[in-house]
Amino acid sequence: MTEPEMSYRTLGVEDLRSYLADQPALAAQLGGAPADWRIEEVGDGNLNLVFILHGPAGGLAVKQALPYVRLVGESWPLPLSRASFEQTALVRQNALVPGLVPKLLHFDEALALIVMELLQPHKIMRHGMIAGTRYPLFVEAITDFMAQTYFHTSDLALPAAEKKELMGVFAGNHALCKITEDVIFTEPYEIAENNSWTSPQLDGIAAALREDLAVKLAVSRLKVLFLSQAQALLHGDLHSGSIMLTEEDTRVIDPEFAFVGPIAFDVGALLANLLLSYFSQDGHETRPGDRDDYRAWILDAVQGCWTRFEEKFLDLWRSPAAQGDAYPKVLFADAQAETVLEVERQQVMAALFKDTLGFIAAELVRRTLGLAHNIDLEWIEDPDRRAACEASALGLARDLLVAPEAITSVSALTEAAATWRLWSPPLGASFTPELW
Ligand code: ADP
Ligand code: SR1
Ligand code: MG
Repeated sequence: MTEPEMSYRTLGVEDLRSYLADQPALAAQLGGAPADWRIEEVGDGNLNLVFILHGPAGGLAVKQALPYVRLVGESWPLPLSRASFEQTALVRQNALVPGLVPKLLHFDEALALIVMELLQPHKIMRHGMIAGTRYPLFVEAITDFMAQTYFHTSDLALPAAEKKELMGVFAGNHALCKITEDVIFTEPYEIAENNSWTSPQLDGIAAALREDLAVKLAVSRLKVLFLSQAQALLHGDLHSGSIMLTEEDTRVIDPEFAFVGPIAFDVGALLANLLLSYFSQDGHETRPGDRDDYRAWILDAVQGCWTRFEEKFLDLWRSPAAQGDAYPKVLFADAQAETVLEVERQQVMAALFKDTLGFIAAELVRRTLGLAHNIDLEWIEDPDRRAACEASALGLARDLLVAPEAITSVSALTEAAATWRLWSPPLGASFTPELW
């Protein structure tokens, strides 16, 4: 047993109170006496404990890793080291995009415990979107987060030695990567214990995807990218449950899946979760059409997320910040070379977009047929209504996996989503893929 495992214990509310009472700076932030602090465990994520603390002077958020997957239980052990990767990622992100992530206040490696800024009155974005809330500053904030963190941790910005050190720092987070490798790229396409779907409505579609070799080949190619393409430091789990925001302020939380991987994986996860919210809105309408405007807002956000990310990433690449070992300056010094390099930049972004389409699809499938579904859909009580939303998401996913070349722009993506939303099987027929 290693040293951190020996002194680890899962904290309850009272243990946490005494622990923080012994940390003068944190205790001062809460103010008053420890007995005055209000402490509540609010963790609604899949893996960890999260405590919210309020004292007379202020608040704190405390996250502790459990030695197993909370969602499943002790039968699925998981290393505590993920807390260390989360805090290392938070340090890096705080340096690159201060104000877009929570401030880190304290880390205890032995307890796998992170103390951070309490985000309030921020809400988890998924909850806000289920309620139909618009976030006017979200697109600018999230595209700053993505462009800045990916660019500055890529070979475009870093010398090779620094980039390789970064890869080394996060290489140990392989247990979390393995979760993704299994639950996103493998299990939804086989019979697996972790899978579930709205049954019997989606039985036919789930079975058809398990038999579809074109789909399985496409998703396996995406898995190879995930396994091998060390482009930049990713968040690793960038969905609408990892974003806390108000109408004015956006923060990205929970980077415990961070590793150096393909940028398109993060971008795809984000866009897929916006699209899942889009498809789910039919299940949250109280009258047909009363979410039409909100649906339009979501599709605008999807467009904005890609377009602004691409613009910002390209601007950084064209800027003096591009000091990395990729595309050496010495080889592209004159005006003609700059023209060639600009064509290359556009091609790199086009390739990134194509990979993003694939990763969108993989996330759509996993959140409807695999492990860890989204409350956006799970909270639709009527299974027929829920299945209709999910079947549309799966129809789009299949198109993106087998014919991504048909979607050449983000407008084409949102148009395809709008078309799939309106798809429904003929009256009385079940959701079979032959009807797609
Ligand atoms: P997990 O890693 O288990 O998914 P998260 O990091 O997503 O856990 O946190 C779980 C929940 O805790 C979030 O959905 C949010 O409600 C709350 N939370 C997490 N961090 C903060 C914070 N800094 N301030 C306020 N609430 C937080
Ligand atoms: C076993 S963990 C399931 C999911 O929870 C996390 O939020 C990630 O999305 C992971 O895939
Ligand atoms: Mg998490």
